[in-house]
Amino acid sequence: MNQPANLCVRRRVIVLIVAAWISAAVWTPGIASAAPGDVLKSWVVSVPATPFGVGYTGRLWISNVVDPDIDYEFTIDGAPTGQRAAAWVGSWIADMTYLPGPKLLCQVNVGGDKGIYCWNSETGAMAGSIVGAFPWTLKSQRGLAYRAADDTFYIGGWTQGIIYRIKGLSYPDRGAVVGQCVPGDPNISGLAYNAVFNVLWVATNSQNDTVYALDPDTCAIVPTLGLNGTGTLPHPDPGFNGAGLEMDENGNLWMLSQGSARAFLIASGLSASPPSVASISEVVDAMPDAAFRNLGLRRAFEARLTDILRSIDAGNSVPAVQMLRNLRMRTDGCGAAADRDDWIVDCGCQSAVRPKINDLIRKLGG
Ligand SMILES: [Ca+2]
Ligand SMILES: [Ca+2]
Repeated sequence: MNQPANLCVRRRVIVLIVAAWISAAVWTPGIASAAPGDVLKSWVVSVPATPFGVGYTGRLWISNVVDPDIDYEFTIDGAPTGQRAAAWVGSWIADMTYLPGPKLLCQVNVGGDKGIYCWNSETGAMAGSIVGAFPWTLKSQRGLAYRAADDTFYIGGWTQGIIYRIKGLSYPDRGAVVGQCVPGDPNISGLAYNAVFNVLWVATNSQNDTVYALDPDTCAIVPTLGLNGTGTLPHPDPGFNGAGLEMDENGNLWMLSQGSARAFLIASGLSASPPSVASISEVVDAMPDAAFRNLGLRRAFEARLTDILRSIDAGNSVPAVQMLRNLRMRTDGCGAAADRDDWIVDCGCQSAVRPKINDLIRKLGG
């Protein structure tokens, strides 16, 4: 074996060791390999009889339709760690969402003034509310999600079948409607927002209790996401059990079954961190020229990576995924030898870069 190939393999080993260390620190192996819709965690909710609202602060907050004014706190493995009572409850309290800046949990009031109430997740102290005469307070809502970049909420429920985007606590006209749309499935029970990809996850309550990936501006299903690119995730325990929804720090979804009083963490297939071309470029930069069929094709490979980076930065993930798939064909021949159409011809280098490309495709929802 020639010197450059050895060099590449040695670098590859270092890269793989570092990658394995990062993986071990951030992900469990089960989560890393999960398909959209896979159940990553599941436990019986030890207190609420009919769990509904979901909030996530690193701990899980769950409301109970039967104890209409109490939210319960749990570790992510289901150990109870606290509770708080809502003095403002109308009939019962529904879905929640977390405001990371001020560390508030906000929650939908079902019945009464049908407003949104926010409280300090650490002290329980009330921190503000959005109440008044709005299109979305004409009927009780169910689901709530937060868009931190511009302090707006998404709110909607099966009573109206409309998802509203409304102004948050920092606005003098808090509660004013910024936009709205009507999803094809109107049975909205919970909402969670992925800001990195501008995707609104919508839990529903019906025979199927399907979870949808929606464009938050149009309510159109995002067909590249979900199980097998359907834009949907199956509920693990369907049958009018759909309730609240929240996203964890990895982009996966906490959801509930009302009927069996279980909490589920579901693989969404969509990361909550920005996808990185840098991880591919680092591997490619470390490769010797001899790893490529010729120097021109090395430059071509690097130019494609620049195009992909530009596309991602512009928010165009669909063409970025297509370009990544095309680039993968230039480094997928080994086995024992490169394909005729491969630009990277060293087999060690091929297998160093291919997982990075696959990872980025997956992060982009492809
Ligand atoms: Ca929510
Ligand atoms: Ca090939």
